[in-house]
Amino acid sequence: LSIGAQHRTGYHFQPPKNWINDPNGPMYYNGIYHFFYQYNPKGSVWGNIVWAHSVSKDLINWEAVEHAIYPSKPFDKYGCWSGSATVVPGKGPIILYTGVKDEAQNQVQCYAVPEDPKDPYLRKWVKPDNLNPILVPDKEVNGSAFRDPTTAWWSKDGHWRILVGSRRKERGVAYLYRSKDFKTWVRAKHPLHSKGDTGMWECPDFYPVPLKNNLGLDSVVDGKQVKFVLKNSLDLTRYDYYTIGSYDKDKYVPDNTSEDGWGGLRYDYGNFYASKSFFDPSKKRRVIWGWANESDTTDDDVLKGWAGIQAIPRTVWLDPNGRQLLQWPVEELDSLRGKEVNMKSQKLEKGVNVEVKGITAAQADVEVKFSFSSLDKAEPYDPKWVHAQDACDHKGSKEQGGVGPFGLLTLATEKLEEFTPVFFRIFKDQNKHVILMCSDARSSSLKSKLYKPAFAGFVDLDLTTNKKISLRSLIDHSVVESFGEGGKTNILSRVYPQLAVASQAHLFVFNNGTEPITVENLKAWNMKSANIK
Ligand code: DQQ
Repeated sequence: LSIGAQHRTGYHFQPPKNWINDPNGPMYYNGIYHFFYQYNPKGSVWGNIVWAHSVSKDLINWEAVEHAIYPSKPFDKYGCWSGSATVVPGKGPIILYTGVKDEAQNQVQCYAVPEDPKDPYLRKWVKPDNLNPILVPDKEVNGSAFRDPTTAWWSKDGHWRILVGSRRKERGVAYLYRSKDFKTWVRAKHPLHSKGDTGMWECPDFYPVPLKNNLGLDSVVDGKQVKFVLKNSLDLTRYDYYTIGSYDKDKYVPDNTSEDGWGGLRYDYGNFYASKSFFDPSKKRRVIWGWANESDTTDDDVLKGWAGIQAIPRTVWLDPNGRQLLQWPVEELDSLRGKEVNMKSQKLEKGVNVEVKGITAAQADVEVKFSFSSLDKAEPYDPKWVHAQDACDHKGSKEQGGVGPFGLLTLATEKLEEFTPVFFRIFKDQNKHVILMCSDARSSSLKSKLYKPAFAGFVDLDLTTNKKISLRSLIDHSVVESFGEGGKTNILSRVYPQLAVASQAHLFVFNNGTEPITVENLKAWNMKSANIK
């Protein structure tokens, strides 16, 4: 197998060839999940963008159908960019997407509906000429930064509402529009929200989460028992940031525990962008999709003939602490678990690696719980490390610490010429502890010229009484997608090992801190390949 083939994923969504980017219009309709995505039918770099379309009964195994939306009209001649689907009760699905109408990339919002709503796969989509484009920028709106309409939500005042991402100079903006009939849209006087110096807000997403349970909610409901999530994809950093807040009278106000802007919360502290959520009525959950770009070079993508994958769809709900979201791979993923191996009560003294033997380490799912008995040896946190990634850059897995680094060495060669460590490292900062979670690609590949960042996030957890922390990693050839402490902090890395491929890949647990660590319980599964046709 060529290396390009060995880096293809076994269970993360990707088409057989070519470029893919943003997830678009995910929905559940008449027993079927629909997934659309930005796709270049002509090559493995971005361009010629259409909406490719796949259908599924379980969010894991997929069948491709024909492209749903592709340039065919003057208003979308230069590209059919991102957008969302809304299932209108009694009427069926409507897609709103961004049409690019000229070479200057002026953008308008367009409307498409299934040609035959009775076709279970909704194969053909039409763009009624009498309606399109359905929404054009007025003179106060920057027409080349006006895109990615959200799913619409219905309010008791008899209006549908949507957001469209934009910017006003360097201020990121989520414009709010309303409509009585889904056809004529009027811009609200004030944006739903905006923030200075954050640049273009791509792919906004806005939805309620219940305060008291982990169920999902359909679009936006009124009431006091919910919080709202506003997510924006910030073009300047290429990360998805969100805040948690309240929504009333066309205004969204982030909570004071929810930092707005660069220091804010992220769905994922790694490679995960342009995400989009949908409400799944069949399981009463909210699910998010996110795109994980390649981090090799464009030349590599051309050689491979493919670029881009989707992260595993994640169920999302509010952390009982109310300050952040939790995410977890959809439960259907467990159906791909094959042979299982276990490790129990395994003590890891300083500097010890123990191999998890007997699994296909290049395509696996691992859940592990670590414990330790004291925080006394935690190292001091250097206030110069503003972002978690600064701390991980300085204190990776190789430098011995106090409490940690401990965790997994994924996609590792037997002698550790290559490995992607996913680990925790605990620091003392004045009166509190700081828990760092890292997914460090620097040692992932002997190949140079790759982007190999030491991705990292902090874990909001109090370890003083309960000295336990958990980790789940989905390992899939060129993906390590990890969930810290039940989905509080998540990191997806794209890596391209040259030696740790196929049967040459190994998995270890490790501790490189002076405080002994115990693997309380580890379960690892061989993962079958998903059926992605
Ligand atoms: N990708 C789409 C845009 C969106 C961007 C174009 C985000 O609609 O703003 O492919 O990755």
